[in-house]
Amino acid sequence: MTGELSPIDKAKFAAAKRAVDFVEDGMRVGLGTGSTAAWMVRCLGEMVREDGIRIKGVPTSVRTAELARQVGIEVISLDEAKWLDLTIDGADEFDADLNLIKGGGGALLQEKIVATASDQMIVIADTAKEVGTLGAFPLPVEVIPFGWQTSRALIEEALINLDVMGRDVTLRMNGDAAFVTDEGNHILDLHLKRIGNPRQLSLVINQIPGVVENGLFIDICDVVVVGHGDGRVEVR
Ligand code: ABF
Repeated sequence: MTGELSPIDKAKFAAAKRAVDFVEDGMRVGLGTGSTAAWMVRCLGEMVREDGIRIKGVPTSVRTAELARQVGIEVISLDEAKWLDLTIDGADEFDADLNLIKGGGGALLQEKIVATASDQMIVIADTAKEVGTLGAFPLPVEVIPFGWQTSRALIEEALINLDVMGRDVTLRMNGDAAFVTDEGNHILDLHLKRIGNPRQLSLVINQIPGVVENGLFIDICDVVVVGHGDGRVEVR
C-alpha cells in the first residue's frame, strides 16, 4: 500500500496506521477528509478486507465516501448511524490543548458535525501541524453564497475587536470561480496570523449572518496521533 514514501507521507501514514488501532469490531466510525485521513481510510479498508473487521463508516465528504467504498468499507449516513463511536480526521493545526484549525480541504462543516456526534475524536497529523498558538494557517469559514460579500464585511468588522494579528479575509477560489463546498457554500479564509482567544473568536464568527460554521475545533478533539518523518508516532 505504501511503496516508496516521502518523509511527509511516511509521517501521515504512520499516524494513520497507529490511529486505526483504536477501531474495534462493530464500531461506527467517522471518516475524515484530506491526505492524512485518506491513509487512515485505506488502512481501515485493509482491516475490513484482510482481518474481517466489521465497521460502518460515516464519511465527511464526497471524496472520502468514494474512497471508503473503493476500499471496501460499508458507508452509511450520519442520520443512519445517529451516533458514532469514534471519528478519525486530519487537521491543519493543533495546539497543546488539542484545539484545532480544520477546513483547509474545504470539508469543515461535515467534519465538525461528524466529530461532534462521536464519543471520541482522534486527530492524525504530521509534526508540521503542531503550533504554540493557532492562526498561522488561515482560518476557513463556510458562508452561504447569498450575500457572501456582506458576510465578509461583517466578519472584517468583528475582527477589529478580537485578539488576532492579521485581518485579511479572502474568498477561496477554484481556478476562476469561487470554491463550492459539498454543501453548496463558499469558504472565506481569514488570515489572522495569531488567534489569541480561539473560543471567543469561534463564538463571534458563528453569530454573523450567512456564516454556517468555522474551522476552529475547540474541546472536540480527545487524542492527537503525531507521525514523524522516520515513521515514529506519538500519542498526545
Ligand atoms: C482535513 O484535511 C481538514 O480539516 C484539514 O483541512 C485537512 C488536512 O489535510 P492533510 O491531511 O492533507 O494535511 O482533515
